[in-house]
Amino acid sequence: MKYLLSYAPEVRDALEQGRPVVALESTIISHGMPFPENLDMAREVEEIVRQEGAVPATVALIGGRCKVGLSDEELELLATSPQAVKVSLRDMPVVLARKALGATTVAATATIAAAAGIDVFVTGGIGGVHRGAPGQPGQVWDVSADLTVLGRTSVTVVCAGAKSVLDIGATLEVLETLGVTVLGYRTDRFPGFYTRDTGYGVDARVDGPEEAAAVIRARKLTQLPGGVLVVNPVPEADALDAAEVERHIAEALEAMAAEGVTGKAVTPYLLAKMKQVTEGRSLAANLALIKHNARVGAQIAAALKRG
Ligand code: PSU
Ligand code: MN
Repeated sequence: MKYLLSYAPEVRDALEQGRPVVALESTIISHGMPFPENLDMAREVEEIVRQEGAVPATVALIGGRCKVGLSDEELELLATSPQAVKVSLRDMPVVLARKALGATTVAATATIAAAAGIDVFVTGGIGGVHRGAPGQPGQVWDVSADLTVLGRTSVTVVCAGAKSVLDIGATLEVLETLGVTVLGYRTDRFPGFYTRDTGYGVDARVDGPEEAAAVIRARKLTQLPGGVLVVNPVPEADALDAAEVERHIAEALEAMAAEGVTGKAVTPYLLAKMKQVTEGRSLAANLALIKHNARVGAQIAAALKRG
């Protein structure tokens, strides 16, 4: 992996000098939100990371390289190009070999961030176990590689939980099986992206960046493979009502089944459909939570460097 990395000069300097760096994913730009909100979001998130004293490193595959830190032109390209491929782990070799434009998921971004020596990675919500796992009606087996990567990569991922379109109970069970440390950030509840509480709890709660950093340092000392998942709920003012979200999800899942959407298209489809059925409120929540995560992630990255 190391041979494939291309650093933005600012990111390289920060890493060499031991200053805090925060990795950011690009699938959320290319496939998670419509234009122009996606481009505004990508720029604002980078700005928030800077305000907190860290250097942003948005990750993407460009010209056969894993780019760690993008120029404004590259952000714009990802936000506008219909050619951008959603890149999970299995897609990396193909997109690299073809020198195509690749927007990296949590799985791919976390893997590249760790190879680059970046400790903290901020996203909106992680992928997980989709509803309808074996034993349930529908019998699909759609488990995001995001979980696999969290189980083997030494990185801290800051997110607003897992999207409530997923099977949250099953997602938490897989995280436990993989040995991922899940920390509630100023909460005892596992958040569901659009909502602050999925009905499931977290094993441990931290109430600030220093406390999170202490756990992350301890995890590193154990030399266990795998990472820490910091779950930071969507701000109260932007959260959607849980019962309403549940109704909208049912509607979105039904439409998805009718249209026969499967595989890697599922998450982008559901995000777009949720925007439609909530009349844009899911997008507003998504924007609010990613910015909040960027602030918290940058603060944790800074606290780690102070330690
Ligand atoms: N969260 C968002 N927007 C997104 C995603 C998550 O707010 O676009 C993306 C992430 O890149 C995540 C991916 O890794 O969805 C999960 O896709 P899948 O379920 O196909 O693994
Ligand atoms: Mn999937």
